[in-house]
Amino acid sequence: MRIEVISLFPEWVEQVARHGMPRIAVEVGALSLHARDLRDSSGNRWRRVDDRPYGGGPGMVMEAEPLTAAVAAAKRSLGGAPRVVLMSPQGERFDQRWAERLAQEQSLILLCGRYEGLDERFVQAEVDFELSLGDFVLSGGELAAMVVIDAVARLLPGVLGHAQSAENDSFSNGLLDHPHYTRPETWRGQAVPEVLLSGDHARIARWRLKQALGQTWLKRPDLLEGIELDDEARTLLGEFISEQRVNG
Ligand code: 9D3
Repeated sequence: MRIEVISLFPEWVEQVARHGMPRIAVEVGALSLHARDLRDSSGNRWRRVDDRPYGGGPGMVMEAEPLTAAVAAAKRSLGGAPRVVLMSPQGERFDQRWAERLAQEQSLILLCGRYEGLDERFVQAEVDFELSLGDFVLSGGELAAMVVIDAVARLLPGVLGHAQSAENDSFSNGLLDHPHYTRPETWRGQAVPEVLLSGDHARIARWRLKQALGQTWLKRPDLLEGIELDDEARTLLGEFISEQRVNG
């Protein structure tokens, strides 16, 4: 996948590919990332890309013309018909389904807003989707774009060591993860759950599913609304809940 990011802080955005999965994605050739400086498309000698809001009020608004020129340059560089995604507090909430959907694209243009926002006429004319990370205030879209790049990069073919670990992900099955343990076998007097030492892989898989269901029920009951549980899962969750009452 090829991604072009349009930003006032392109050097910052490119850092996302210096570590972790996005770096591996670049190294295996699954991802190419280029961040372009919106000021290069300002069209004026002062590299100004914003102006005062019509109607008054505080702050500045990003002008339509530099944004349009930067998107056009990114499209020329990418070829094809890339989707244009605006990172914005007004966007749809970005989640794993969005990551999976974006990972199918050949190429993407991510736009990072700053100041009070972008001229709405540009948004209407050029933006395909607006995505938000959630209900909190960032100072701009750059970190949000980096989050999207990280979440998408690890889904690209050839990036994860085993394709299996992507399927085991929390959220890809709609559940939270089960708890994890490593050595030592006893820490502060607490032993690792016996089943994990049993070598009985079917029993371990059942225990993990039961814990995943139970943790989701405890911490994120909203996630359970969205999924169909089969007979085994319903039984395991029922067991978890009755054990909770006894232990709690
Ligand atoms: C102080 C300005 N705010 C007035 C109520 C509006 C506002 C404008 C621009 C708030 C934040 C921003 C910059 N944020 C983003 O560009 C952004 C964002 C976010 O703030 N939260 C969650 N997801 C995202 S994606 C892009």
